[in-house]
Amino acid sequence: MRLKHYLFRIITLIAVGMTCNLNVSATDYDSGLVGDVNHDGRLSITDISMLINDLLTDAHANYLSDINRDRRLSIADVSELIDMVLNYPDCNLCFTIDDWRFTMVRVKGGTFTLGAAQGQDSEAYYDEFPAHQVTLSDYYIGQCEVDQMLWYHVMDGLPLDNDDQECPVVNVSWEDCQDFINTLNQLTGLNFRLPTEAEWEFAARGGNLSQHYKYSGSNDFDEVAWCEENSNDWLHRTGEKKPNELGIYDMSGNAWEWCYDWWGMYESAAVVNPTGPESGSERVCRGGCMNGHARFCRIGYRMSYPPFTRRPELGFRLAL
Ligand SMILES: [Ca+2]
Ligand SMILES: [Ca+2]
Ligand SMILES: [Ca+2]
Repeated sequence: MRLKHYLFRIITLIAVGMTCNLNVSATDYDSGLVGDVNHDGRLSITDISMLINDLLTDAHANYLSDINRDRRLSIADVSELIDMVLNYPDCNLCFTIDDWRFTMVRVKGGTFTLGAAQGQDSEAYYDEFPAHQVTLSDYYIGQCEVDQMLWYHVMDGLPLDNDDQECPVVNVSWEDCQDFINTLNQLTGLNFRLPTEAEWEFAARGGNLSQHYKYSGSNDFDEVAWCEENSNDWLHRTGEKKPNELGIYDMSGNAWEWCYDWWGMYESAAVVNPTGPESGSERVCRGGCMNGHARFCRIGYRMSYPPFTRRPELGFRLAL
């Protein structure tokens, strides 16, 4: 019934063709979840109601309300927000930081075999054994690697040797990533973090939609991954290659990606939401990179570095 009520309001709005221009200066930009008009960290019917009210009264509106990013508040924003709310929590979440957007992809939890299992077993290295069963709860993971623009807007500057703003940020240590994440969490009030190694691999495999590819989204590295064989050793802008089964880009290739876990050998017991060994000397990295061989882009391949390491091909992606 409530939905009917909102639809009636929308039809009314269409009838009057109501649109407000958003005169938002650079300093008025908000940071947070797009569509979260009431700033409570989630999308709900209340946000739709407030958005309609803003539109009807020409009241305060901000960039979180401008769902389709055309700098106007209109019926199109209301319609898109209703779509998002009706699909919530199965939809992706779109965030804005100073008008720069990034998307977190919903990964429905499930049980899978991690390591030297289907699609990975024929070329697996010693540290991908034993394959073992992992069960994960629902989570979100970055649709793309964190790019330089996002780093710039959160941290008010870039690390050295980052010069193409839509390329993944690199030369960031695991510890630098924690600083970035802490700042991002202060801006948004949410709990972003690095993905665990198991979350990274489940997402790279395509989650519950997995086609058991060798690389993330294909058996042909050239379709999905920037690596030594096709990149001229350059980083590329995020999201240029084909996405995987979940719509996630560059999990194979482009920049290596820090994961949360300390590196350690796998154990054979089934585990639930594993977070890796309790201590160690190196943190896990996954996915291969633009100046490494395609074989390092295989989903199961594991790499690690001490957490203070900065390298020109090593970046990260967010989890939530
Ligand atoms: Ca809300
Ligand atoms: Ca709009
Ligand atoms: Ca990558």
